This record gives sequence, C-alpha cells and structure tokens, in this order.
Amino acid sequence: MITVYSEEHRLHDGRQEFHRGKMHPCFERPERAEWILDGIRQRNWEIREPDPQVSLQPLYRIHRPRYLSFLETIYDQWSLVHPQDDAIAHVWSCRGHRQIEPESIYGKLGYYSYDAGTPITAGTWSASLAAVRTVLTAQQLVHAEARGVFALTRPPGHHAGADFCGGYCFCNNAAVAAEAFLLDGLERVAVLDVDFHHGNGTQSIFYDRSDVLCISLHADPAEAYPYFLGYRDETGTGPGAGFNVNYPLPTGTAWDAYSKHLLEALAVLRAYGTTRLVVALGVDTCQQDPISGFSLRADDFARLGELIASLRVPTLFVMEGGYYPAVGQMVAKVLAAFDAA
Ligand code: SP5
Ligand code: ZN
Repeated sequence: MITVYSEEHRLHDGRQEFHRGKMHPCFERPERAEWILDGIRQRNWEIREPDPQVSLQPLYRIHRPRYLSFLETIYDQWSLVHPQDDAIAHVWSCRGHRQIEPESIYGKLGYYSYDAGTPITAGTWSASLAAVRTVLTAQQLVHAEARGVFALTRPPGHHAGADFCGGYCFCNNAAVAAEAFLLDGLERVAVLDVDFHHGNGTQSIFYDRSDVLCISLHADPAEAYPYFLGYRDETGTGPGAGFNVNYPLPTGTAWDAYSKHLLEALAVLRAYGTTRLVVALGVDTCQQDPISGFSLRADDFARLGELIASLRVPTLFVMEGGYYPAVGQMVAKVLAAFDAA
C-alpha cells in the first residue's frame, strides 16, 4: 500500500490544550506522525510526497472562504498582541447570541471554533494545507484505480466543519477527499469513520446531502467528546435524510460488540452501492489510548482492515486520532490486513 506523507505537518506544533480546568501539553503533537511513519517504514511500503500541483478545488467546496482566510491570517494578528502564546478561544457564541464574525481576534476565534483544545500556531495553516494536498494526492491515486492508499494526514480533520475548527482539526481531510471523488464524476461515495470520537465535522458538512453517505462508529456523545453530536437519531435532513448513520457505543466497548456494529455498517455501505470509500482512520479506539475509552486490542486492528477489505471497494484511508507510541503498529495492522484480504 502506498502512503502519502508530507513532513510539513511539523509546522503545526501546539503547546497546550485546555482540559478539565487546566492547560495540558497537547496530545496531538508532531511526534504522532513519526510514530505512524515508523509503523509504515517497518513494512517497507512506498512513501510518496504530496503533489504540489494537486487542485485545491475540493477544499474550497468543503470550507467557507471566510473560514479559510481566518485560518490563514489569525495567528499573525494574534502574535502581534501575544507573541509568546498559541491562539486559542476563551469565549463562544451560544443560543441567543448572534452568529456573526466580530472584528476582535478573540471574537473571531470564538466564532470559528468550538473548543479550547485546538490551539492555532504559527504553522497551523501551512500544515493544514499540506494535509489537504496529502489527502488529495492519495485520492488521485485511488481514482487512478489503486485498491487502497493511505494518507498520513496531520493535523487530523474529522471534527472540522465547513466553517469551524475543533478537536485538533482545522481542514476536514476526509470530507475534502469525498468531494474530490464527486468532482471526478463518481457517485455513491461514502465515508466510514472509525475514530473513537464522533466525526461531527464530517457529519455536519454532508448532513443535508445524499451524494456522500456518512457512517460513524464512536463513543456515545452522552458520555464522551464531542458531546453535542453523534447520537443515533441523527440520520440526515432534507435530501440527506437517510444518508447519515451513527453507531454510538458505550465506554469500554471491545471487539465483540464493536464488530457487530461494524458488520451492520458494512451492510449499509453494500446496500448503498458504495463506489469509493473514505475511511476516517482513528486508532484511538485502542485500549492503550490515553484520552479515549474503548478496549480494542492490537489484533482487532487487523480484523478491522480485513472487514473493510471485504467490501471490495477502492478505499482511501485518512489518518485521524490515536495518541500513544504504538499508533503506527495499529495503523500498519489495518493496512496490511486490507492489502492481504
Ligand atoms: C481527531 C481526534 O481524535 N480528536 C480528539 C479531540 C478530543 N478532545 C478532547 C480531549 C480530551 C483529553 N482528555 C484527556 C484525558 C486524560 N486522562
Ligand atoms: Zn479521536
């Protein structure tokens, strides 16, 4: 399996995230990509750089132009006032407040984000663009009839919506890839999100659309981040009714229960007639993950890859979460089992 990877991810290097009353060192840090790359290198798979010429049209279709210019410019404005610190919001709009982009940098940060765990640093925009080029280069390889390709994206993407960042995510790499398949003329494209956390950004991007089926297995938002989206009764709206499927699972879920829901998800993907699959590949479902609460074991990741392969659909794997040193082992198990099946 080919991996697409750019070392420009290192430019996004947040210092601290706010969690439960304190600032903590960021879990989502550059080292993660090194851990993943180690897992890939051990298998001697080909690693390619993103194509600098790849068209960014799908990015502009997924994200609002004003949000993208916010991402591009906010750190420069912030650093004039706070040169020692990362840019992070401390106030947000809620019910009864206006949905407007204020002039103040603090107002803008609150308008374009939904948590205080997602610091914006000097290189966040460059790294996010490199991740988008990475996923789009990988998408082009799948389009050219590769059976499976891995986009080693960092920062991750599935919590980012059309005009907001959060959950360590800025540009929704998986959504951009799905849009790219549509622009290439494909129909019945699907996103299968197996990250521990609900992919709220991806869901909200495609919620009223029938051209991208979104399926997600994740921690029940009643008890886990992102809390406000990812419930079972969210099935899509308008033309998108029936094209969003959530499987919220309780804390402690292990392979036995997980795989039952995965098999159901795969049946839905088959019934839809999926032509191209984007897998939002978070491996924070592993029992070792420091911020999550599922109990998958190393061998379960091979089973996951094998089951995804059983669909027999050209598949783009896009890196999402996973915050422990063995993250590369788990990713490699998924991809190797997919390849072998
Ligand atoms: C892409 C992705 O996986 N994003 C996850 C964002 C989760 N943000 C909330 C993290 C809460 C950290 N909790 C630390 C608990 C330490 N025991
Ligand atoms: Zn996650």
